[in-house]
Amino acid sequence: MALIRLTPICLLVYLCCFGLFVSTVLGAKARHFKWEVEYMYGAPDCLENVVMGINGQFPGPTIKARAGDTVVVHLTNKLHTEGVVIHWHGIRQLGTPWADGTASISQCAINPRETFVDKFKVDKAGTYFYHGHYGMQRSAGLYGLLIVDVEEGKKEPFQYDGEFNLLLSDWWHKGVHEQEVDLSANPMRWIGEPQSLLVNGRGQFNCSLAAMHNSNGSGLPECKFRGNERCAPNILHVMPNKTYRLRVASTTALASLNLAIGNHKMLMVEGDGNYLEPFWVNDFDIYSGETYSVLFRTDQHPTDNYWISVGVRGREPRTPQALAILHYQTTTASKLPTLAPPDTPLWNDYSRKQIIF
Ligand SMILES: [Cu+2]
Repeated sequence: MALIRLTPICLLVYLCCFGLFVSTVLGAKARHFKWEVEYMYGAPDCLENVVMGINGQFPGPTIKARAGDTVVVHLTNKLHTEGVVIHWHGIRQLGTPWADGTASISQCAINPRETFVDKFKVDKAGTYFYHGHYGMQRSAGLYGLLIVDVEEGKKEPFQYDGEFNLLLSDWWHKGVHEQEVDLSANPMRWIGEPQSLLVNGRGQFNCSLAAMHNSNGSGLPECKFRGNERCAPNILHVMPNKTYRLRVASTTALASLNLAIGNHKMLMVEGDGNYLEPFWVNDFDIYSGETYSVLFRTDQHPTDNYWISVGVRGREPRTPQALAILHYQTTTASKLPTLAPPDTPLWNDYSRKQIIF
């Protein structure tokens, strides 16, 4: 009876909708990951220290998926004496609150030697990250990026030729267990400012990559690298006259940050997994838990390199700026930028114009 009542137009609409539904489901994939979380030795800022790693990696591996995909993470706790959970920061967890990874709130912590499967849908394209959500495990280095691209066949509302990810964090030399005792002591013992800022898990303690410019008045000696040390700077290799997308996420425990690229203005296009009405900036603030995407054009001198600076905002900084290098592939890799690193705004200067009209 119902079929008889369907007019040809109804039938067409019905078939189209059904077709769309099937194609959406067919295009989506399940992305499986097998992760082991453990403490390990690392040297995030050139000084050996204990960090939290996933499958021996610090920061944790970057997950790449497409909108509509299901991410399935088989998470094994290889810590000997503490629980673990991972929170998928910015993911809405529609229908899967038990995969949100907030210990004692939406799930129990995963015990040592146990495995738990986090299974959830990434329904919205954007830049996200994940981090430990048990005790101070995020400060200990349990974090990584989660990049969700648009669905197969769909397009972003902007175009670019390549992309880079920068995961920003802060780092203390004091272990997190000692920090926890300090912070919960009565009276509280302040742990102080972080020793280093890290870009993709790399920072340089007690030396400066840009010592020759000494623009920050730090008086730090120049960093000397012999090869591919774990704390060597991040280098973004670009070609001239292209547009790149830079995805930036901050997992800091304390520091609010600002990012600037020498001689390159940036077009802000995404914030926390939402498209923005684009606007130009010289630099931008990023607070803990935030993610942004900016586009920049490599329209500067093709035989030069440029610094990317990350500085502290909102607190009188006792932590030197972090640096990465934008390297035009038309120039020799070893050449450091000739210009000084761009100044990020002073920690307390909120009148400086960041937006370019
Ligand atoms: Cu979070």
